[in-house]
Amino acid sequence: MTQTVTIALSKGRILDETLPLLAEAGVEPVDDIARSRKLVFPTTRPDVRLLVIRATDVPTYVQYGGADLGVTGKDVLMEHGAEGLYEPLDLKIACCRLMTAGRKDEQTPEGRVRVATKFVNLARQYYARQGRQVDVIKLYGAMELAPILGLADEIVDIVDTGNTLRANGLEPRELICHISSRLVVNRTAMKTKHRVLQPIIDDLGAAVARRQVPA
Ligand code: PRT
Ligand code: MG
Repeated sequence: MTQTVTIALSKGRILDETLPLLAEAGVEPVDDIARSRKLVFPTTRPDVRLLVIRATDVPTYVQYGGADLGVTGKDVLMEHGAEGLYEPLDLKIACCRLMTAGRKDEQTPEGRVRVATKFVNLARQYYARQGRQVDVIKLYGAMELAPILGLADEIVDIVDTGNTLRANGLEPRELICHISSRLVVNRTAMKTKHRVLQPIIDDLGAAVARRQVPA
């Protein structure tokens, strides 16, 4: 009996870097994902289909078995928690850093810090590890505005080039961790669909390894 495999992909910037890796693993969408409004895509393999959803929803779909495999940022995975998920592979794409940031040329205040972020769990954990008291304010985007408008002393956000911080009068402060995108697998599917999942995981791993070899 053929077992079907559902792979949940993050739309946005991770998608562009995921599709070439999947292609090397023999999985290519039949339609042009970027131009389509569909959410489920058949592939060149009749037993494999792709979902294209928000990065933050990927761990949830995979955890509850809506998808067998998923690709999303380590930031999203850490914020969500690892329950029900295996994380067998660092895809080494969409690399960036999770950092604290604040208004340029200003010190972090002594005592209680007000922190705006969409990563509320990670922010609480990080400031607790530093032994600092924190009030966390949840935002869903444009975190950079919060220190400028006096909503917060610091933000916890993703930084790549640092241009977004600079353009908004902010500067990076502390590195919380390095981030890249990861392959996650539903724990139950890893057992029940092992025969079909393991070759896909191995092929993706080989595709990642080939990229690490300098040309
Ligand atoms: O739309 P949604 O709210 O879901 O998320 P999004 O638009 O912030 O991100 P999306 O879907 O495009 O990609 C999300 C994932 O990409 C993150 O979870 C990270 O794992 C990864 N990633 C890699 C990044 C970046 N690089 C990145 N630079 N995610 C976001 N950014 C944003 C950052 O939030 C900030 O606004 O880019 C800005 C910083 O970039 P620099 O180059 O100006 O420093
Ligand atoms: Mg986006």
